[in-house]
Amino acid sequence: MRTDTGEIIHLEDYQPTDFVLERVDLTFELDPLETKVEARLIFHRREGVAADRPLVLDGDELKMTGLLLDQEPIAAEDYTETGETLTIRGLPDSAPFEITVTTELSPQTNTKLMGLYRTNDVYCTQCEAEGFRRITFFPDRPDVLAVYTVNIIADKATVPLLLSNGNFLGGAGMGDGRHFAAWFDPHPKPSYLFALVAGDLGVVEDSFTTLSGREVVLKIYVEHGKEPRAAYAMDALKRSMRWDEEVFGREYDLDIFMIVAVSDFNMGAMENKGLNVFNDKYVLADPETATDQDYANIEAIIAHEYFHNWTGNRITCRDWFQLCLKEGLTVYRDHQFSADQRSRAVKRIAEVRHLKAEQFPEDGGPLAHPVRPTRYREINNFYTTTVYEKGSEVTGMIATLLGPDLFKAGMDLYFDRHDGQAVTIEDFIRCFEEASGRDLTQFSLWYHQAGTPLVSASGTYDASRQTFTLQLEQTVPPTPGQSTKQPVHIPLRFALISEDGTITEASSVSGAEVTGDVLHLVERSQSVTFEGIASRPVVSLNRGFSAPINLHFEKSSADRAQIARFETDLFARWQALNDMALDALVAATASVRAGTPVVCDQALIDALMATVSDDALEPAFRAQALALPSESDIAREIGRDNDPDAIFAARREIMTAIATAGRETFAGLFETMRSTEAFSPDAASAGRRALRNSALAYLVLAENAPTRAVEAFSAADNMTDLSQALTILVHRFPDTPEATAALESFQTRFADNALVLDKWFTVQATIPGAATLERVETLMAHPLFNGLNPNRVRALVGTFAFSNPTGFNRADGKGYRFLARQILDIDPRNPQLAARILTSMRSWRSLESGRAEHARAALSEIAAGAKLSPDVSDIVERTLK
Ligand code: 0A1
Ligand code: ZN
Repeated sequence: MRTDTGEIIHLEDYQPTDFVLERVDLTFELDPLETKVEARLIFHRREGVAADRPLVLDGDELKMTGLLLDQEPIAAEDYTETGETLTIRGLPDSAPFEITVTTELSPQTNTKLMGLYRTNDVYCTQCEAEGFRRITFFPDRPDVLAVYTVNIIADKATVPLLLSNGNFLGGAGMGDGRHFAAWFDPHPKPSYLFALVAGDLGVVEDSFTTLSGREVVLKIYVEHGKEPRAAYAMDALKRSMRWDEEVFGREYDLDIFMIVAVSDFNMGAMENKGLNVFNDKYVLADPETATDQDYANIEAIIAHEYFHNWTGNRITCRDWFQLCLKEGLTVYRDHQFSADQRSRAVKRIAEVRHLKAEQFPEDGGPLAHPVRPTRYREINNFYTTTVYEKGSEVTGMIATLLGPDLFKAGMDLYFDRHDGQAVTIEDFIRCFEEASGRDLTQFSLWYHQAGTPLVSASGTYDASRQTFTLQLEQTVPPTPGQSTKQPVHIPLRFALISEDGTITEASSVSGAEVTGDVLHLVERSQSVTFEGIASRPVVSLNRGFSAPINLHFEKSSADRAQIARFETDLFARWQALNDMALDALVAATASVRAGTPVVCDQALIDALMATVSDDALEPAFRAQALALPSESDIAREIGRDNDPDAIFAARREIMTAIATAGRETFAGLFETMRSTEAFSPDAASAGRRALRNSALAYLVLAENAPTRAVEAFSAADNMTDLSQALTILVHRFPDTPEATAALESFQTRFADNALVLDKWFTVQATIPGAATLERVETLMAHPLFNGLNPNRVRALVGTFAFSNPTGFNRADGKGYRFLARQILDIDPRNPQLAARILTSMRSWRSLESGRAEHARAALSEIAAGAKLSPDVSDIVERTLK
């Protein structure tokens, strides 16, 4: 075990290493239980470092079997080894020297999936953030960049494929049944980007010619027999490569680019130089087994990892506090890519839904931290939606503030100036300041202050003066470790919509800088006056979600409907509908709790029906309009004393009211959106399926019978329709013979496809209601469930905790106690997975007191667990604080 459970790392303590690493030569002799690793590391002492300073290398659960200095054994008194560190004294003052460390590893029993491990008999590595130290003693930090040569030796018959980073140097048989391969990566890289994959895999090959005419070999490795399911990933890869050349001017830089899909992986994927390793969920797809969402995820993640080659690999992070430097920027880039490949507005709506569902609760709860944190105990716990998604939003705001041309100039400067370096957020920001001449000091607070800013807005129209005044206030709420906050620079895109629906331009504006449709809110309180406004306007504020804020702007339903009808920014139209729906849902929840009848705002129904019936709007957008705020969205809006059962009941009633009022329309859409052509995963076809399936969900509610869902399930010829029909049927009519039969047929049909069975586990784990806990417990004993595989655990336990508000938050607290048992069970074998699932408890304080008490008790039970990992103890302690 790593022993650093209590140690907090502080940004302000950053120091460069005493020794400079020049070269790394690694030799692996692979064996499931006794892999031998020889690491030859060439160092020299950094100029100015005192001659008596020792070399300190990082390790984690390592067994060292040899140690040499310039090929000579090192005397026992000259080094100290603890398993976590190796300290070597008496090293040369200025001349380069070579340290040779040999270690012995057991990949087969490495269940943490960090370092070198085995997945389905394939050897595979995961080194970000601190996995390389589980392979050998090493200066395992991102600012140590070196050139690597890697030799891999293994049994030829069982391990025919030997891969590592960079370009292939050569390989041959060794005459003893073994063979070797050598790889050389000419690009200096930090250890977290190292990768090795070895085993028996199938491959899909293609090639790509870069803008400058270089030919790059592309290979995607998957389990034998799954090659046809990698075609879409390959297509997405080629589109990503072209897009990065065209939009960011970035070309690929090796002779070969490889992707390997593995079935045991803690995260989505990993950007190792030239050898990306993917969770197979984000590679494999065909119409029979993948939903439209799966296709979209594959496209986005393939792009994300590929884009890291420039934002992350060529330019990397100085230390892990700078994680958003590569992650926020790369998410921004993959969002832009997906927006260009699909519908920009629909993509933006999905991003904002995700941000509000995942990042806002994090930012508003006990785990809140700045995009660029200044302290951590366990870095694995900082791969968060704040670092990724809020980090991307902050990058997007820089683009909004500067405009496209200056943003591009800043990016070009960043690539030019910092290529080959390990840098900080300050370096990044400086490039935009220099390119634009704009002072971004206040803007930088977005990186340093946690918490979602709240902007309160109100407007007054003066007919006699023809002026409109917008009063804006901003506050950033206190968060752990940050009790007071400064006002931030908030770029608010806006439009003033006049009575006839046109967008009004003011003759002049005072009280704020306005550039184009961007209003710059920089003070705590600002009064902005628009002159020359002929009639009372309706303000559409934060168009396109230009800033990741909570906005309180009281408006009548009629005003919201005006925006929903006339805005030219499609995102803002959706936002207006969603706000109307949220108002209605919050009011309905209050009615349920008060025991008074729920009444649904007719203006909401009218606005929704007008939108969904408007054939000029793309179907994917109309489907987004029909998807009401989730139960968690409603809970977040209410903020405190939440009763998940009341929220569920209220939402069901509002949906039923909409379903009943729109029954004819939904029946019509269910027919007209039917596809007559062969399946295609493109965005337009996916949009039609999305609209048809939401129509189905409402129809089933209106009809209050399972028949239509059963028919849709039988008729489905693709996984999107099949899984939607199954979900509607099972969630609405659980335990009916129809639901049971459908679940059974699904299981039989896909029994040999673990990724599809994950959907089967998830559908059941998310059935609303208290009874689901018993179902989940039964499913954990199912022969097809495997508690060692992270995808299975997330599909069943993870979705139950994260996505089943009524089931998980049972009033008797049994859901929380179940989670506590699971966390304590998973933690010893896979701490990262346990810690991540535990973050599902982050909003416990906003529950009503009975549930909150049960939640606290369950958290305390975890905290009291013997030998908790640093990952879990960090999360549980912060959650309880
Ligand atoms: N850098 C990867 C995410 C990642 C982080 C940690 C991991 O360790 C298990 C794996 C992957 C990305 O952003 O895609
Ligand atoms: Zn990433």
